[in-house]
Amino acid sequence: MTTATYNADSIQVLEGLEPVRKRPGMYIGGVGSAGLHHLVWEILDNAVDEAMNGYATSIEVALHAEGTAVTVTDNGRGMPTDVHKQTKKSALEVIFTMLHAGGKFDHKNYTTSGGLHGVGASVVNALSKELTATVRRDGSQWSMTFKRGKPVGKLSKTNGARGSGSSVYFHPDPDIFPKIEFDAALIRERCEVISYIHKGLKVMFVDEVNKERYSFDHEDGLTAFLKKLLTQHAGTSGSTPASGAKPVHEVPFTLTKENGTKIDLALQWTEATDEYVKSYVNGIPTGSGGTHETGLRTGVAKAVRNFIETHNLMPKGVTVSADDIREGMYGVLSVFATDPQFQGQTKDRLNNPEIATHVDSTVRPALEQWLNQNRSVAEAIVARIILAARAREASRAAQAEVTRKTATTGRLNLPGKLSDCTAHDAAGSELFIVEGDSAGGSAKQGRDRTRQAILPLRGKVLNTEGASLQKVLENKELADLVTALGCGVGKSFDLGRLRYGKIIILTDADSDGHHIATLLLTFIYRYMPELMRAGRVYLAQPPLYRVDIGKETYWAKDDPDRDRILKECNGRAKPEITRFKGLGEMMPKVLWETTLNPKTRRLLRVEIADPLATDRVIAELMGKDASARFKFIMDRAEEAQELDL
Ligand code: 1YM
Repeated sequence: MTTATYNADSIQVLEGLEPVRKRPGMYIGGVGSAGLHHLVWEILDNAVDEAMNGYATSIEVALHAEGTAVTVTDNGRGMPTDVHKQTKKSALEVIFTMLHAGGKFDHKNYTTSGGLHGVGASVVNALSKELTATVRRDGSQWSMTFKRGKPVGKLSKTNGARGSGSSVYFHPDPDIFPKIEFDAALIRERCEVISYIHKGLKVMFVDEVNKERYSFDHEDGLTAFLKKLLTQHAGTSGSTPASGAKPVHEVPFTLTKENGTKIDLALQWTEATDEYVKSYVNGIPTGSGGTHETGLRTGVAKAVRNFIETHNLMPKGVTVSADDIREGMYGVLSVFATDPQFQGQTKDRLNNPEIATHVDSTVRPALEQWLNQNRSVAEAIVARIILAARAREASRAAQAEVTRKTATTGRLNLPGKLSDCTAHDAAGSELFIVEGDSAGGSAKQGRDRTRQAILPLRGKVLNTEGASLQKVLENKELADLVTALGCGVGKSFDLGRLRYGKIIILTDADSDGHHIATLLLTFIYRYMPELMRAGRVYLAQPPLYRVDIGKETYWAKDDPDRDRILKECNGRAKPEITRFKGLGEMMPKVLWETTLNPKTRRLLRVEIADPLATDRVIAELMGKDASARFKFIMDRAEEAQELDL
C-alpha cells in the first residue's frame, strides 16, 4: 500500500455535483435500499482507507435515533483543510463539492465499495439533505456544513482540539430517496466484517435506534471470522450452513500475501457435508463468488491431490474428485485488487481472470508446504476426503438403484404402488402424491386415468433437512417418488427427464396432512428445487366441509371458507354441514369434482418468493437444532394463537 503524502495541489478537479443529483443511479446503483446504504459504505470506505494506510486505528459508525442519519468517525490524520491553489477553496470543500476531486482516483488506493475511486465523499454530499464534515488536525477543529451538496456558511475553525481524525454526519435527501430507513443489522454486520478483514482495526457501531452499542476488534482477523462461522448454526443468511460444522483439525490453514493483489485466507476442513467459503474483494462481499473463489478451489484441489499422490495415501479402489477434496471445507477469502471488475445482476461476482491465476498459484504451494509440515493434521484432512469419496460412491450406487432402468425395455422400473396415467407426454400429465392408502384408492377410482397418475404414500416420509442423500434414498416413500418422477435428484437432477407436467401434493386438510405436505416440500426444496423454480409443484385443496343448502352443494376448504358460504346463503334454507375426517372417506366422484377435475378444482402453486428467507425458515423449522425451532415458534406465538381461535 502506498502512502504518498497529500498536498492540496494533488487534488484534481473535474466538475460540480449536478450530474450526481440528475443521475444518482450512475453513481450508487439506484435509489432503493441498496443505494441508500451505499452512502454509508462510501464514507466508511474512506475511513477504512485511512486505517489501511496506517493512520487510523479505530472507526465509529453511529446510526441516529430516527434511523435516517448516520455519522462515521475515524481517528486518522483528518481530511486536509488547507487552501487548494487551483480553486482557492479549502481542500475540505473541494473534497465534498467536486466530482473526481481527491488524490485517490489515480489508482493510488484500492477501489472500494462501488469503485468510485475516492469521489465517494462528494457523491454522498450531493445526495444528502444535510452533511457536516468535521476535522480535528494540528490542534484545531474544523467544520463545514452542506445542504444538497452546496456549502452553507464557511469552513469554521475552533482552536484547542485534541488528537486528530475525521467525522462525517449526513442525512440522505428525501427528494432523491423515496424511503430513508437505514437497516441497523446490515450496518452492524458490515462493521463486524470490516473488523475481521482488517485485523486489529477497532470498529464500533452505535445503534441509537435500538439503543445498542457494539465494538468489534479482532486481533486474529479471518481466523476469528472462520471460527465464528464454524460455531454458528443456522444464521441470518441463506448461504450460511444449516448446521454447525465440527472441524477435523484444530488450527486452520492461514495465508497472507501481498504482492500485487493482496490475499488473506483462513481455511479449515470440517465434518459438514457442504463446502462453504465466504469471499470478499476490497472488503466488499462477493456473494456470487467469481475468479478469486475459482482460483482458491483449483489451488486447494491441486495442493491436496499432490500431497496425497506424493505420499501415496489413497487406498486401492478409491478415486477422489475435486468435490471430495472440498467437501466440508470452510473458509474466508479476502482479496484486495487495484482494478476489480464486478459482474452479474447484483455486481457481486468478481470477473478478473488474472486473479484466478494469482490466487491459485499463491494458495497451491503454500497449502502444500503447510500439509507437509503438519503431517498429523494433513492426515486427518486426507481421511476426511477419503470418507467423502466413499460416501459419494455409496450414494451414487443408491441413486443408480432408484433410477435403474430394466435391461429389457429400457423403461424405468416404476414403483409397484404407482398407478400411472396412460398418456406418455409429460406436458399434459399430472402426478398426485396422495396421503394414505384409502385416499389413494379413492383418487385412483375418481381420476382421469389418461392424464392423472396416483402415488399413494403408505409409510412415514423422512424429514430430509440435514439428511444425507444416501439416507434420503433409503426411505422407501421418497425413493419411490424419485423413481416415479424420473428426473433424478441432487446433482444429477434433470428437469428434461421429468415424467409429469404437474406434481400435486394431496394430503388431508388437517395438521397431520399439513405435516406430511411440509416434509414433502422440504424434500423437494432441498433435493430438487428446480422443480419449484420451474413452477411444477402444487398443493391440492381438498374440501374440509360439505355444505348442503336446499338443493345446492358447496365445498369449503377450511373454516373461514365455510363461514363465508353460510353467510352468503344466509336464510335461504337450513344448511347441512358435513365435515370430512379425511380424504379416505370421500367418494371417488366427490374427490374428482372437488379436487381432481382441472375444470373445478383449486390448486396452489408452490413458489420460492424469497430464497434466503425460505432457506432460513426451513433450516429453523425442519433442522436438528430444536432451539432454533423453539425460537421460531415463540416469535410467532401470537400469530399462531390468532389462527387457532
Ligand atoms: C469519516 C470518513 O474520510 N477520513 C479521511 C479522509 C481523507 C484523509 C484522512 C486524508 C487523506 C490524505 C491526506 C491522502 C481524505 N483525503 C482526501 C484527499 N473519514 C475520512 N482521513 N490527508 C488526509 O490521501 O493523501 C479525500 S478523503 F482528497 F485529500 F485525498
